[in-house]
Amino acid sequence: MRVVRVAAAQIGGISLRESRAEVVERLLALLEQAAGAGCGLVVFPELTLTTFFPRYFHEDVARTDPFFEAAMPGPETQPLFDAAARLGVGFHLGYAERVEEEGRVRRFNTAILVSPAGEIVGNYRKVHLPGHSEQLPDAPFQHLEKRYFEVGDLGFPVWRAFGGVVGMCICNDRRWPEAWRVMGLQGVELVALGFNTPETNIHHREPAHLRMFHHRLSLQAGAYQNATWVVAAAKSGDEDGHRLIAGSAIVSPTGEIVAEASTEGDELIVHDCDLDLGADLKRHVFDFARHRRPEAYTRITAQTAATRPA
Ligand code: CDT
Repeated sequence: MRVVRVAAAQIGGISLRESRAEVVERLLALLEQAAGAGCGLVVFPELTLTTFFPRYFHEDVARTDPFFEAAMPGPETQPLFDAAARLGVGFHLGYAERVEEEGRVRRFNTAILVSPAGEIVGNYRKVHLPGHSEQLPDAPFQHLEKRYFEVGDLGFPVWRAFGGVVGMCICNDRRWPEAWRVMGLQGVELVALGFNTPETNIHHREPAHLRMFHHRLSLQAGAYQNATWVVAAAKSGDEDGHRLIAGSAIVSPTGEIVAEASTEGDELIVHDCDLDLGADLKRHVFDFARHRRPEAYTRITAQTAATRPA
């Protein structure tokens, strides 16, 4: 058995008025709580440090700069890294990343994996950006990830960390089996992911209960089909009158939900994850070497849109 005690740290809504320092205080409280419970890893949500700002339209993208981190750690996030090292607890954190690369400003929806020594061991930039890039005047709110972020350029790497093989993805990525499989093909044993899922779908009518159903379905399928643990943390509840689903969850390699948040606010859920639990599945039903047939899957990387027969 290779057991790592893991927490998903759900964060209740963050209002536009809340400062970084106030948010970091909330995160530190959960990190302390997790350390007290003996956890080795804490998973925080997507875009943890601010409200879900892609719901607000700005003609000039630079107006969103206050929501971005220009450095990680920066002056306001350094206390998280200091606490991790002091407590011996690693963490996964989603945030808006603003970097100068290739001689220009680039913006990504990013997550990092930080070791119990307080050092960054992995970076991931969200690949599947949902929403739209232009203002939708009739929508109840916006979802402008395609306007404010570039598509992540790092693929879906995994890292040797926490005694196993750890991967990351972010929110909408969980709906795409390709993301899971790319990590599965690197032997992933635990996937950390954060999400901000609005309760209302602005694109077409969808009953509220389906939002939670599709969230769980995606986590459970991704976990089982790749024999991996999944630790998913929500930013949830009310944000300035806009609602996000909760449902932070830990899913075992069998696809079963073993822990789930019961509130919409700041809440820690904890589970002892045995990283060997997926080994039988990886040796038999999902022995990729014996059973996968990539020659039959060429369409997966050859095309995006579906093409129907004539
Ligand atoms: N943040 C994020 O990626 N949210 C999306 C909303 C998409 S609406 C189907 C999500 O997949 O939850």
